[in-house]
Amino acid sequence: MSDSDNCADVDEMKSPDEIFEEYEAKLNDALAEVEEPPEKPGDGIRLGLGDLSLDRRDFMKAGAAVGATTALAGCSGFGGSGGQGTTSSGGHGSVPDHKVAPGEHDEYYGFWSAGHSGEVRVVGVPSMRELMRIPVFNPESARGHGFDDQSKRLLEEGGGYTWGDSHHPNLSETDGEYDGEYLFINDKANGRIARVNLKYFETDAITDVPNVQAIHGCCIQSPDTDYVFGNSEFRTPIPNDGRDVKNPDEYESVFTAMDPESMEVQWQVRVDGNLDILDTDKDGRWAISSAYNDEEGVEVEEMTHDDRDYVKAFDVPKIQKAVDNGNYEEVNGIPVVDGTQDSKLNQGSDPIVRYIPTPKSPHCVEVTPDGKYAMVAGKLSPTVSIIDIEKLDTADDPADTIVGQPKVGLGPLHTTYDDRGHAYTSLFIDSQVAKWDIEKAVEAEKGSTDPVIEKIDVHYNPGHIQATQAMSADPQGDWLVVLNKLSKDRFLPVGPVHPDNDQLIYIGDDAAGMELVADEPVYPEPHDAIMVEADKLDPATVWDESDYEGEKPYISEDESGIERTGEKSVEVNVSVKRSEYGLRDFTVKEGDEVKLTATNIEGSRDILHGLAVPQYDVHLALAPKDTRQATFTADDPGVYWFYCTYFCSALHLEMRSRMIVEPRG
Ligand code: RUQ
Ligand code: CUA
Repeated sequence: MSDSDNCADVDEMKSPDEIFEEYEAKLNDALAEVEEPPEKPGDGIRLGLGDLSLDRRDFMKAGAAVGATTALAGCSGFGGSGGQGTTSSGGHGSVPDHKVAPGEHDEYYGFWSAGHSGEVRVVGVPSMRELMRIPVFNPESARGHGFDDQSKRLLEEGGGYTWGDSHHPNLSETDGEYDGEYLFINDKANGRIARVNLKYFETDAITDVPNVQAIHGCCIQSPDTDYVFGNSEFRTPIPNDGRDVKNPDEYESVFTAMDPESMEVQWQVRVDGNLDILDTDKDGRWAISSAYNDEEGVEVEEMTHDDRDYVKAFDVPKIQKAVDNGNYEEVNGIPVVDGTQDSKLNQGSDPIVRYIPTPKSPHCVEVTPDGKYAMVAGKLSPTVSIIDIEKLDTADDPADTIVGQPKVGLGPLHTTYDDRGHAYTSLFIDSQVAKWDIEKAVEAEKGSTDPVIEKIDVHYNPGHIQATQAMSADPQGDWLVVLNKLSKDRFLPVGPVHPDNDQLIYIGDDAAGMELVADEPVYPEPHDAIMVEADKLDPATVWDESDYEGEKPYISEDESGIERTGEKSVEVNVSVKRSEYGLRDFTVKEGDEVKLTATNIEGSRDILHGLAVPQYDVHLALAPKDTRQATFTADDPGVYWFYCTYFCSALHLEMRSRMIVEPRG
């Protein structure tokens, strides 16, 4: 494809630093033209770029500013076919009510990552009401995560860290559609991947992945969840045992494949450059990863020096074959295949990893629902590169796999899809969402703005963007959520730590355009979300005892009691029901190891109890028919009230019993 006259060529000759300097200079010029500060914060739209902030309404009033904005967004202005303004104005009647009436249910489950809060949040869409939180990498007292033996062990065996940084939630698929079984999510901070069981909305596995630092990209393999993949972002020596510490050239990052059932690492591939985000095709062949810093620098200036970085396309069956044939090195018990550019497995026409040159520091990879294309966008380039997935196999020159490169705006980060051939890309620097036509972008010249249909302002600086079921083969094309990193003036101030702002946009009416319908303040800091039709999930309303058989007992009222199991150990079994523990009190001796087992014997939905033994840092949160256990050493003689933490009945306050710790005489 020839780039004859367009601005992509011009940009490609500039360094990222130059581009940034130019953007800032233009913005400064525009700011100088605006005399009045915005009168009333909150009703305007702000541009954000570093410390600069400007009400877009005023900004657009200034003629020079309009010129500057246009220049910022592209050579030929914002408008693509039909798009003139930048903001959809409110008020067309075609938008369904996103509010869900009292007692009614949402149409979709949304699963939000929570960044350095470490959890997963369950959000109803379109109401945007937070329905539940699922603690994953974080100890969390309300659900007792980390305060009973089982979840403590999970966190301990999952690395023993007390926090995580969850970014990319993924739902398991069968035949390319969400099957409602599992959710997988990465921990960028500690290089882990966890699994949430969607029958119980509970974390049931955490794997601390060897040979990695910072697992960032994380996805399942479509269409049947044969693997869960993770990308390590930070390059280190492998193994990272003190060798080559001062020799960054020897650092590498790895691509990891895990088994979704056992949650064990199957193999890894080491590559050049930093790996970033990840998605797969829909046929179980390619896993495609964005990457930055192919310069392999360790300082920021070195990392952004070159015009190009390399997207990596992992040929999964070929890698599997290399592993089967013993073409690997074992590092910390894991088969590690050499996928660097110089590897003998990457020579010739049949490489295990394809290195595809793309403009400057691409961040996202999102595959279209039909599996035809992978969109890759570079923070430092205003374009989205369209990779034709079929060509990954056939193109002699990897550069030929890029079949389109529309210019969408400044700071493109992530792309999502509807069911009508449109892509929606978040523009971090422009604080906008660009809607564009995928096939038009393939036909258009590279760098063209023609495929852009419409842009809408968002508030402010969006990262991820997700439409309903867009990561599956069955997108819905009605609601779009934009996860804005900054909220600035959108909410009542709550001190210097601001919430993020997740915005809901209706995209179901192409003629009327995108319509912003809701702001939702969120606690730090969701990175990504995924939405699934509610009827695809079938959560339990009470525990099914057979699901924990073998792991822990079920304690009936009759089985409540205390048994001495050794000179310094006792087992205490307690049934739990409204207002009553199966034991009014129990007595142990100073220094005894107490193994406490409690079962909520109520079969009724939503009747939860807690069993808190505060002095021993124990909190068992007991859903109906669930059993939890805690083991602790009662080393201080005295009387200890244990009590129920969930308000369960008229006699909830009276729902307490005594643990008596007798001095050992
Ligand atoms: S990141 S804002 Cu998904 Cu962790 Cu892109
Ligand atoms: Cu049981 Cu409160």
